[in-house]
Amino acid sequence: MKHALILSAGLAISLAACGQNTEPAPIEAPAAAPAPSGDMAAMPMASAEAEKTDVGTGMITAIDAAKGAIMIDHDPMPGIGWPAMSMRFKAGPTVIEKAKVGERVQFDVTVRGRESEVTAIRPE
Ligand SMILES: [Cu+2]
Repeated sequence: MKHALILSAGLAISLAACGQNTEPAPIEAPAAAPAPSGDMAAMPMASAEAEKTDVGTGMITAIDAAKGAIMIDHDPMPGIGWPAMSMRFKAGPTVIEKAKVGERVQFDVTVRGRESEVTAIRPE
């Protein structure tokens, strides 16, 4: 955790991009500019955000099976512009079952907007 705290001071922007920032997305202007109904193309920041995938390495530091999440202290991932950091990932049952705290793994990650999901892990 010490590692994460030190990093968080200078990497707020990166963390936000990485899904660790808990702040809600910027609030859209309320009634100022009513969007035409049903026009999803007019909402570039909506859930249709581009999906990115990459393969990373790191150490599993915590597992939250109930919430379907794991924490990984991961190495830099230049493919998606992430520096090394400790962060929380969404993870399905298959990943959770194989995960062990303290184990270094190689993992596949899919990033959708602020959400990052580990879709597979294997021994590094
Ligand atoms: Cu990260």
